[in-house]
Amino acid sequence: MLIKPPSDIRSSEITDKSLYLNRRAFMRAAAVAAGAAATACVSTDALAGSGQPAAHGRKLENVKSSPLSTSELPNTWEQITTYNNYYEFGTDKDSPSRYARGFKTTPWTVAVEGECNKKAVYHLEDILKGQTLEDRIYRHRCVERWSMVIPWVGFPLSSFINKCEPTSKAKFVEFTTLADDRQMPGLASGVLPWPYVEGLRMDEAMHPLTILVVGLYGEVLPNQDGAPLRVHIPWKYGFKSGKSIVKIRFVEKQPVNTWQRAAADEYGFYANVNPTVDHPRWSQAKERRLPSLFTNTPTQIFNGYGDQVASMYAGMDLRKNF
Ligand SMILES: Nc1nc2c(c(=O)[nH]1)N[C@H]1C(S)=C(S)[C@@H](COP(=O)(O)O)O[C@H]1N2
Ligand SMILES: [Mo]
Repeated sequence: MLIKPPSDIRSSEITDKSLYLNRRAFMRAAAVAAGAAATACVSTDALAGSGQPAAHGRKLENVKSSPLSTSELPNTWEQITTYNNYYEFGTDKDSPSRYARGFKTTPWTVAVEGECNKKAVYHLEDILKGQTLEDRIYRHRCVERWSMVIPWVGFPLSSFINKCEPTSKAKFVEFTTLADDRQMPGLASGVLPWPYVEGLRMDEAMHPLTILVVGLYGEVLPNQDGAPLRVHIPWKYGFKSGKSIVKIRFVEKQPVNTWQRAAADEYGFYANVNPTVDHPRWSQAKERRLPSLFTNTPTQIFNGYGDQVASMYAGMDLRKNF
């Protein structure tokens, strides 16, 4: 990984050839993605309901499947890319698919700041260099009660964090996502305080289930799903999963996430999926598994990942720490 200022060394000089070619394939795919986004949105409509991923020519190379995937059937490409929350591109569920088409995801940098030894601005391509990508089919539950099953492509956040060498003072990780009013029409609405900020406790961030996502159905991540880099924490409500991340900051104090800032009585820091702790305005006991119209699927504690994550919250009052 590049730890010098971006212009200093090209990664092709310091990686072996196969990794380099691998990276090239990704960058080529990403470049095509930028140009093909509009067509991709159109062509996927034709595949609605087929249950098969669309082939957009943006395939990611060398993706291995993960034993941490759920065996449930994933939602379709169409469902995953036309029913989105991404308020920077508008608040209707189909707004992101409409207004994020021309969103520019290359070049992309991520600033690493705060309590760590490797503070720098990293090129995304260097973050990905030599990084094994995995298919991770995860349950995804929004606090609004809809849910999906999504075949992400990503890698453990822990593997990036380790390279940043956090200090002993790093107790939390804060994610800041892009706020560019030239590209994001939703920013003008003032519906949330921008930029969108999220955070995780260090053990949550280091948990093997927590991933940085770069793809969907084996292809480059579509813009409306958070391209080029978003996080996903499958046992938490969807709002924890910040999209289009541009800054990762290691901090001592618990960050104030955007939804908490907007409505602290409705959205907490932890946001663990919990059928027994209601949102003040609605029950969380059931969910609507898209494309169903009915909110009749029982919600599982920690979104069904309790065996793997519950121990992190032992002794905590989950009503207070909602
Ligand atoms: N930057 C940013 N990230 C965001 C959001 C957003 O509005 N802006 N919405 C969040 C919410 S509420 C959810 S449910 C998920 C939705 O992810 P998806 O559209 O890929 O399903 O993204 C999360 N990440
Ligand atoms: Mo959400």
